[in-house]
Amino acid sequence: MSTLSRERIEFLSECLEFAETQARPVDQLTDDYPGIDLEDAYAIQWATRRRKEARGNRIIGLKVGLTSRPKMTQMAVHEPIYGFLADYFQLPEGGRVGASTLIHPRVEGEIAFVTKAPLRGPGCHAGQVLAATDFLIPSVEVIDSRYKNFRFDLASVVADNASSSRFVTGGIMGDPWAVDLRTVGVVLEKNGDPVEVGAGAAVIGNPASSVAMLANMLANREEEIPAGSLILSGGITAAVAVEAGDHITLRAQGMGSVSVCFV
Ligand code: OOG
Ligand code: MG
Repeated sequence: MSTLSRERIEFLSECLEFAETQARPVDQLTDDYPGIDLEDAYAIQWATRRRKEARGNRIIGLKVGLTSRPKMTQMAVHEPIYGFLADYFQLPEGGRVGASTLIHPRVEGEIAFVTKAPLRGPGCHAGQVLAATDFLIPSVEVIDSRYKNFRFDLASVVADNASSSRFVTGGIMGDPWAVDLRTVGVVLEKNGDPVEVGAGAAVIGNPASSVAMLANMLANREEEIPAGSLILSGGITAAVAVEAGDHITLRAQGMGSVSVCFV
């Protein structure tokens, strides 16, 4: 049951979006609103999405987060969540991010799915996801919680659009029927050193199941994953903190590499 009024949802969404655009951290939402539930939290996230769309930003995809044990353990939140990806989150392959435009960025290695057909739950499964996938592509997601010290609980992080900030895709596109999504290996390098390694199965057994779960979560709001969406299926490894001067490369088995640097 929702506990917040429409006005309060809009207000909290504006506060979090201001923290995002100004790169100024705020207190965790539930510190001031302890009663907030998941429904309120998604209502706040959707309010932010609607405001960005009304301003002319295009929503180019979605992300699933907290889908692997390394991520859940790192953040002490044990339930998968989703967020939206706006057009300006996307960086060109090899692109630069001004570290001072973000609060306390971290990077994650992920497999992204690009869809060619809509996916609608409930009952969506990994097979349907593969059939609706145009191609796979390696991605570095840059997350940046708007909360002080990168600390949050489930409702707070959902309201904050799942810490979405930037992402870059690149390397070699993968055929969804040819890549073994469970065994596909990734190496996340920071300044040439491998700092995290993992395999696709870390993401709820199979990253395609994560995309299916997303479709099923969206069904609660009678929403679907549209054709042509880019879906980040979730960090395979723990996230790695970055600062100005860091150069990040993700190598994905059979799919080349993708890089981004922080300046
Ligand atoms: C929440 C976002 C998690 C992922 O891939 O697990 C995420 C966070 O850890 O700040 O993007
Ligand atoms: Mg992520």
